[in-house]
This record gives sequence, C-alpha cells and structure tokens, in this order.
Amino acid sequence: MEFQEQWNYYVTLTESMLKVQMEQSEAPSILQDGMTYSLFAGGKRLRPVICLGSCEMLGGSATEALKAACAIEMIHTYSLIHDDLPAMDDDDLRRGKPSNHKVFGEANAILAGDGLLSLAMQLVSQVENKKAYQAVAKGAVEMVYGQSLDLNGKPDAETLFKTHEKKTGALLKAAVLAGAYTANAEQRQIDILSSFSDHFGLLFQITDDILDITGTREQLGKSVGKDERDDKVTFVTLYGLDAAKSEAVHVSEAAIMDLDRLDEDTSFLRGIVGKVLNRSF
Ligand code: GRG
Repeated sequence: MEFQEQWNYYVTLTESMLKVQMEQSEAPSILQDGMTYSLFAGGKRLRPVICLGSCEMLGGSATEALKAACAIEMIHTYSLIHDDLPAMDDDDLRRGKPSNHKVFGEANAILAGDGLLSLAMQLVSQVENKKAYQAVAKGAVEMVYGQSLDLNGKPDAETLFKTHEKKTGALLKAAVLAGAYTANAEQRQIDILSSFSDHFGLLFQITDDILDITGTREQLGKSVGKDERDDKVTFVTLYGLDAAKSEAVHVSEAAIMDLDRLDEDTSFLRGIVGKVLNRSF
C-alpha cells in the first residue's frame, strides 16, 4: 500500500470508531456536542495513525489496536481543550476554529476535556493486551506532569527537554508502544521503538516550535509567533531558528537509525518521520 493510502486508511478506521463512541455515549447533549466538536475539528490524527502503523509493522492487525488508538486521540483532544483555557495557554483559536471554551463556555469546556479523558479510560480498559492498556495510561499521566513543568518549571534547557519529553513525547510514545504491545512485540523491539519514540517526540516538538515562527496562520490554525509573545522558552527562543532546524534534522536521523535496527518493513514509520520533519500535513 502506498504511504498516503495507508495513512488515509488508518484515519478512516479511527474516525469511524470515534464517531461510534460519541454516538453511543449517553452524555447530556451539550457535553456530547462539546466533545464531538473538538474530536472532529480537523486534527491530523497523527497519534492513532502511528499507533496502528506500529502495530501492523510488527505483524498485528490495525483493528486490534483501534481502541487504544482512539483512546489516545481522545486524551490528546482533551489536553488541547484544557490547554486552550484562559487559565492555561489562553488560546481563542485551535485548528483555525474557535476553541472549545469560546463555543461552549469555560465550565463546559473543562467538562468536555474531563469527559474525553474518562471515555478514553473506559475504552482502553476494554483492550485485551494489558501492556498496551498500561502504555496508554502512562502516556496520559506523564503528559499532565509535562504540562505542570511547562506551567511552573524553570525556563532553562534542562527543564525544556524534560517538559517536552513528558508533555508532547509521552503520548506519542504511548501510541507507538500501545501498537507494538498489541502486536505482541518482543522486548528488543519495544526497546528500539522506545528510543525511536524519544527521538520522534523531540522532532515533533522542535518542528512545532519552528512552525510557530515560520508557519502561516492557515497552517497553524492560530496566530503566528504566539510562543515569542508569551515569553515562552522554546527550542527556537533558546537556540535560534537555524540551530533548531539543524537539531530537527539531527533527531530525525537518530529516529531513522533506530528504525534501521528493526528487521521489519519500517517504511511507513519512516514516511511519518519525513512528514513531521517537513511538516507536510
Ligand atoms: C492540559 C493536561 C494538559 C496537557 C496539555 C498537549 C498539551 C498538554 C498542550 C498543547 C500545547 C502544545 C502546542 C504542545 C505542542 C505539541 C502538540 C501536542 C501539538 C498539537 O498536536 P498536533 O499537531 O494536533 O498533533 P492536531 O491538531 O493535529 O490534533
């Protein structure tokens, strides 16, 4: 299957299950509308796609990993809803649309985030492979630790790396490993994919920081240069744009070298690394 065809197939699987999960929820209509609004607001579905890709790469079937993949997308969506709240990053726009709290109000947005996290846990509790379940739970916990570091941590390089390893990296790692565990991966494969996820998470965050400066409003779905205006410590504000770009290339090479150590056909995951490096979403 061509890369884009495989990507689209995973997105379709994910969105079908997310749609069913939302339709089946017995949430009051305003809560259901709020959760559905953000879940279907145009996210790239990177995390479920990489979860399903990791599973199939190791010989599992995408449908087996689908509950974990959808739970991760729900957790990711809740984190964005809460991150946009006035008490946190205070963003009025997300993916080019009004943020959840701008449409439904702050209290309902808090609940929409809580609801998505709770539904995610309910969904992933149905996963047969306990290690896949634990990987998702760990990702959710560490992401919150990362957000806390981001809010309260010291603005230095060490804290920046730790923050992003947790805030952005943990859920991406959960996606890769939940897929791998579902395919009953051996410990050697888990170790390699764990290292891959560390490099991939860093790549994602560095390119996100670069995009905040170089991206267009359409590409970002929000205003350009927000990190700088908010006095945020990012890879770009700390090291400069050129050094951040070189570091992105360097960590993408490290991620590819991790994949080289696997015997399986890693072309889909390689394609995702290229897509993130070039931000061609
Ligand atoms: C509120 C507990 C809590 C956590 C929030 C993820 C996060 C932690 C904050 C978002 C801030 C941010 C911009 C982080 C950078 C990385 C990131 C998660 C970007 C958005 O991910 P994409 O590009 O989003 O995959 P889409 O819109 O495609 O789903």
